[in-house]
Amino acid sequence: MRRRSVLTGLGAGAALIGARISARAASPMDLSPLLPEGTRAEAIMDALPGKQPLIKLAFRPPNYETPIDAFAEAITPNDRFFVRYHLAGIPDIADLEKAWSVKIGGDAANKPLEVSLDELQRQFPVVEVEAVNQCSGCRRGLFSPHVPGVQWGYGAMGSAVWRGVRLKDVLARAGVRAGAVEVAFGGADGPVMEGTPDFAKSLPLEKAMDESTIIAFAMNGAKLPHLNGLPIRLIVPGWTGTYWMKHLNEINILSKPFDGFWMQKSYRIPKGMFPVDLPFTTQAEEKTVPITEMVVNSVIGNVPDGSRQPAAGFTIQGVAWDRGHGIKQVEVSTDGGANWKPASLREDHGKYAFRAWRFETGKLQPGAATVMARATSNAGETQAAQLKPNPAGYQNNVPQKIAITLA
Ligand SMILES: Nc1nc2c(c(=O)[nH]1)N[C@H]1C(S)=C(S)[C@@H](COP(=O)(O)O)O[C@H]1N2
Ligand SMILES: [Mo]
Repeated sequence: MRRRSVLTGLGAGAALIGARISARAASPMDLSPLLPEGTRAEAIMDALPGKQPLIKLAFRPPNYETPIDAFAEAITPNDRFFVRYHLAGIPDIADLEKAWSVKIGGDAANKPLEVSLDELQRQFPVVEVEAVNQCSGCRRGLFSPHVPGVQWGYGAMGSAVWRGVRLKDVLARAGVRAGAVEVAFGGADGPVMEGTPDFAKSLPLEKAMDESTIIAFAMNGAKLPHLNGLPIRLIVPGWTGTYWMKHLNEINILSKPFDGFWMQKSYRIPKGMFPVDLPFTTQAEEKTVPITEMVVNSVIGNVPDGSRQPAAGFTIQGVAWDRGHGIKQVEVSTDGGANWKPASLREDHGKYAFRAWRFETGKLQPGAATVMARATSNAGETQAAQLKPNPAGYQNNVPQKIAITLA
């Protein structure tokens, strides 16, 4: 959309060449055995500038996932937070830190205006929300049969405390006309090749006006990392990461459904397959709807697949999350799903955040064992026992099966 003048930062790769010296092969324990062979063979641990080593799945555009051990705690550190881009033209830090502004317009805005970063931070009430950013395709690589797309394992997600201003307060300044149905968003990154559609997304007006939907300028008490949206990004709690526009510089209030490629041709799921509270009716078609709300899910963070654990007993730790009802219960099985026992839920960080949990196994039989976890939300939804196949490989919430040896 509104391109910055310099789009060579990561596109040219210059800043990254030095960083790649630190690359090492990902240990088999970082990679689920369910991933395609090719993905397992090629994935390496690689530190992008300002980041700890993450699992590199693609470099141009950068798609890097968080190693699973980060998910033993409720907050994902900024320097371990995953990175996902559709397009390789990413402005560099210097360019993003120049005077920034976001344009607010569209045919259903009363008075289009431009708000600078400084005005955003000073003229609107500042709020915080702790929320999970999960890519729609998180765990796509574990689909069987495999489906095309970035072969993400468990780590295309993270949870953070986001600080910013409410989108609805900013929209109010532009004046939302009666008849507005959607709000569309653009960021400063863009395609490097002619003909590639620019990345732009829209929300139904009701979600855009939600108290919890914010324009964030800080993450876990620090400014946004370069590759997580510097200087501002959209936070859409409960909804998958695709709507969380990074390097936000354009907002359009619309009287008609937004017709961009990334709404109408991609990020769609079979209608009725997954539960939603707020249907995206203006983008619904006969058979498909946009992916919106996440599904209830959990992950075990501290028990690597293939690891040895003490038969005398050990602690299993992980996180659980859902689409904004909050987590009611997490159960753990150490016998491949035959028996389940409740885990203890740790501190509640809010209904959109990771809910950390822990489970003491007690004494177990030596030998092979399979560890699993399963979360249930306050809406009564539980992780799927079987994968719900869909062409883009979204919403995989089948419980992990972690094979361990007890000794
Ligand atoms: N500007 C911009 N914003 C974007 C994207 C992008 O490609 N460009 N990708 C979206 C997708 S699909 C996801 S999953 C999240 C990933 O956020 P992260 O890179 O901060 O982890 O950003 C979203 N916002
Ligand atoms: Mo995504």
